[in-house]
Amino acid sequence: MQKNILIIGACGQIGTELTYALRETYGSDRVIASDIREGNEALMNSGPFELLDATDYDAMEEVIAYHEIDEVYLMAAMLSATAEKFPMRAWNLNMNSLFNVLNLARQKKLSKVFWPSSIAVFGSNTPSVNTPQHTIMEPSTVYGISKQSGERWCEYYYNKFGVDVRSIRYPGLISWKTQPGGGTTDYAVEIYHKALADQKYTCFLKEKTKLPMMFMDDAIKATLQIMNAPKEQIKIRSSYNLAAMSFNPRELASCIQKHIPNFEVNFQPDFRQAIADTWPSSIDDLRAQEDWNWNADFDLEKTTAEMLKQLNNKL
Ligand code: AKB
Repeated sequence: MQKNILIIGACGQIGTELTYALRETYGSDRVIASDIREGNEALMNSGPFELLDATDYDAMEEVIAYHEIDEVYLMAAMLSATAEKFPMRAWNLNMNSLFNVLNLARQKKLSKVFWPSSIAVFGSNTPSVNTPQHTIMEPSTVYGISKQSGERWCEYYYNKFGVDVRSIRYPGLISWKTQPGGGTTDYAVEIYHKALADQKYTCFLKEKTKLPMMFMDDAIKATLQIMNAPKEQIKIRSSYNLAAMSFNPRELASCIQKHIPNFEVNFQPDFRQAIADTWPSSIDDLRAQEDWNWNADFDLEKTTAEMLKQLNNKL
């Protein structure tokens, strides 16, 4: 069956690559990209685009009606580091955009919704090694609180109104097409750019801060996989744990040094260290493996080789 898809927040780190991937599968004209501002030239030239503020219910309803949208991927959000600076703006964007989409889905204006959660839903009382799917969740960041609340609302809308909403707790994401913005795991992208441009990098996290991470190709694969899985296979309607690899900044730098031997890294932790300190170091994603056959393709070595190759080509 042909379907029309809307991506909200299409110009961000995940949104850009998701737009390309969905356009490749369903055809450019059936995948509408939208964001509060225009994206890069390649994205803008790849298919239809709408300027859309995700907190504006009426505007969202209009775009959905005009393009006869069946599915929405809601990728607009304020990430952890920026959200600490603008708590109310983060809460407003992260929650109201979700309510807009869930309410439109409840009124049968959408058949399926994807909404991203994050490892930020966990807190310092959560077991930090192999964090289980169901465990203590006491997030202490604005972003984490918004993601945990969002998860509860997704499950509520599924149970009460039958809204087919699907979600993943993304780890830190590493990509070369689009830079991340405002996250605590952003160092793991910046470091590659700096290694190639200056052969040195000052990291804003401590060298031993181990966090769960994932290459963007795996994140896109997981997103398409959960959205394409038969409804009865999606047994968790809050959000699924998802994992690929875990490393600390020192291990990442050492891996880059195998390709760029004179690369130097030093460490000057800033306010983002306190955020990272509350997040798990590794994630147990058994339920995603069992329910919809998840498995990751990229480890640290493979990610590093691919990042350096692609960024080099870009330069
Ligand atoms: C962030 O660092 O805020 C994000 C995330 C882990 O959700 N990359």
